[in-house]
Amino acid sequence: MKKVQERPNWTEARQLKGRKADLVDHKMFQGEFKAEKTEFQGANVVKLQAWPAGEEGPPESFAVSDPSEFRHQDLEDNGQEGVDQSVWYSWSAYEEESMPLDLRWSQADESRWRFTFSLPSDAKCFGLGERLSGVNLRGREHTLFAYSDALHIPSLDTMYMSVPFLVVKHQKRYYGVFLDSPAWQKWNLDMDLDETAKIDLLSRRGWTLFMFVAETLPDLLAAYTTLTGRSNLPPDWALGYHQSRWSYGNQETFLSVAEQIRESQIPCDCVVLDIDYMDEYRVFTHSKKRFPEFKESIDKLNAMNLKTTCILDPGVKKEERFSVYADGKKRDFFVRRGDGRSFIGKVWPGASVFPDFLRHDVRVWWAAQHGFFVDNNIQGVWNDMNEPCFLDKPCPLPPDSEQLPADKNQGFVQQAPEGKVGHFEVRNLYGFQMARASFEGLLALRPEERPFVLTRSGYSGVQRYSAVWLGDNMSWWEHLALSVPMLINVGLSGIPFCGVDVGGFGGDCSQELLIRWYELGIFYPFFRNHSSMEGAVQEPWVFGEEAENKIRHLVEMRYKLLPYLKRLFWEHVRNGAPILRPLFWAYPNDDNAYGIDDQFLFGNDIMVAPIVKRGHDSRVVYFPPGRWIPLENKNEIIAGGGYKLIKHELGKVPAYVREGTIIPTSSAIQSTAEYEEAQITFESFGDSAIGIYLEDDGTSFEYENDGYNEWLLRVENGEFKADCANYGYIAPDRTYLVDINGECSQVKLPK
Ligand code: MIG
Repeated sequence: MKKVQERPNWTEARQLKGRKADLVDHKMFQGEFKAEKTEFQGANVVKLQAWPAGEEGPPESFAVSDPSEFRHQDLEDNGQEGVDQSVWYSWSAYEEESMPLDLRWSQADESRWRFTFSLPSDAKCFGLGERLSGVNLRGREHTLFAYSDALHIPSLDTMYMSVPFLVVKHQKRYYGVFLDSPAWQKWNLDMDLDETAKIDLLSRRGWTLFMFVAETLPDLLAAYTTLTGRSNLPPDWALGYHQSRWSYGNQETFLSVAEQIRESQIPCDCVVLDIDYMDEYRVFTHSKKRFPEFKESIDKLNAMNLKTTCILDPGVKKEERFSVYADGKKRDFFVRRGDGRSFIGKVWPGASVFPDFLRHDVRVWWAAQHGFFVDNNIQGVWNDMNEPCFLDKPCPLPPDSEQLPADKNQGFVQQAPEGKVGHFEVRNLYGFQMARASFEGLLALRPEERPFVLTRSGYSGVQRYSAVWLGDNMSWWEHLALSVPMLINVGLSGIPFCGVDVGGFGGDCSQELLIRWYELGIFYPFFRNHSSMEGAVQEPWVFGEEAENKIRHLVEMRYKLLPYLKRLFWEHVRNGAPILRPLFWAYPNDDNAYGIDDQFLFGNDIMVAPIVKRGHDSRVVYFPPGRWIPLENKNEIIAGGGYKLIKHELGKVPAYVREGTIIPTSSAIQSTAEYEEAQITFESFGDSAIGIYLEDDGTSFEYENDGYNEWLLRVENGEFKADCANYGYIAPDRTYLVDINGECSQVKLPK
């Protein structure tokens, strides 16, 4: 570990030291600088690092995955080269060659760094994590500084998550700009219409900037996720449908929702407990008043094949008799203000203190508290308010900031590996490290099971630990529409497991909106209906039988597609691909594909074109070249390569399959617990088609040790063939069928 260094005195601008790295016009910089270059996963990658004089190097990165710590990605096994094997070689060429996109950097001020790169007018920008924006992020500023603002209106800038990875598509190339610093960043993506992007970074620590150049978007994502890690395969149940509300606040409600779910026969895997399950909002407790038989209730749900996910906030109620507080205080695990006094923020439990998740010992301690969940047979953990968000404090650093306050004036200080730093220097890591503690806790306590963690805040690499949802949307048509580009950009930021609240969180959801939301929501990688107590209820059955029937049909389609969805997560594990993809992922040379914000690919074989406007029952759909077959109507073939007006009645599945594809589907099940026994049908869309079918136990990590089965499927002139690519999982006897033009027959899969 590096020693705590006294901060150099920056205020006095010095002359350039003659280093070639200083070829840019920064007069301020007096630290150290390194440029290196390498190649992996088909991408050329340049790494620039700068750090203050006197330090030994740039700050330790938490985003860049350490292969020894990260067990869920065995790159060698996949025959892929990992970043740990690649060698960075020092890049003196930086002195002569210019950087990709002509990137330059300078130290603009004592605490401000400025990066610029060119954005030719035909370049497009994507990624950057959670942005309230259409797919192309150009033409506005994007501040990355984790913040909770529940009013998601177009002027909203700072959001819960901060992922400083931008994808730039220019001509035939895909560039990735990853500024690995968890401090405040503002990306101006050609707001000034001068074909230039400018990033301001407010930090007194150093930084690492990676610049990727790839020939294809999949290559770029493969490289970025090799660096920052990938999600493991989620447990099957987490891919099912989750039913939530703020709150199912007592045992009776909780149980009756579960019963209602099973009665309605709407497939479901999980019921969620929001903050009111706790004893006066004390973390790792439950209310004995409202949940007198807490564990028994959860077990009742388990017996109905319903898992429980519980919310967990970072704030610990400041109260001497509360053991988590007393213990954490004794160990000095809570953050302190610059003057050394305890930092106190107001959240649901009232005055609260906050663990310093940057510290390994604090994370281990917090992880151990997850015994509360495991002992109560609670399966999932949902991290909220972890920007962190306080009810009594405004945004700590406004978007027009030009200076970073002194370390002691950043709310509180945290313990970085190199020593104490102001909170703002590392703020974007707070939620990331909390989610990590939840993941590592569940993994340590239930090592045989894939954990499920959901988080609101996060940073690059959060995909290693958690799924994300995009916070407090509203029951607005605008937010239904926005979910598509927002989730596309989250996926292009390396985070595959994502969703928004189906039905909208705030406000009252109408019947029409709810049904339309399910039409789209069944394709969210993370699929949950959640709403605020301030709005009307929006469970699938609240609008009567007709609406319920429609929603049941839609959720059934989600479960039917489970084998295909599982395959998509396999793709992510293998190459970092998102689940929900923009059209240009698969059609990079089709210019039309870049202008589409209201359609997406669910894997490369299914295209979704939802209705996102009130009162509309038809829409124009762009069909990329090829031929397309409605998922629910194999008799219709739509010629691609153009726009078509499509009639779309309420309650229909808005999806089209690429001709020539085999989609593996499951027979009807009420939860993924029944999946092992389900019949699998290989549905051929077209007379000749290909597909992949994968099997694993859906719960353990055995798939990392070859414990999975994989078949390459083919239908040729009406004949079915399967080649076994891997056989390492002994599946229970199940029936396989092939469906060619509506004719079903049983098939055997070779081992
Ligand atoms: O201040 O736990 O985004 O999903 O229901 C609100 C209550 C705190 C915000 C989350 C929302 C959750 C709510 N939380």
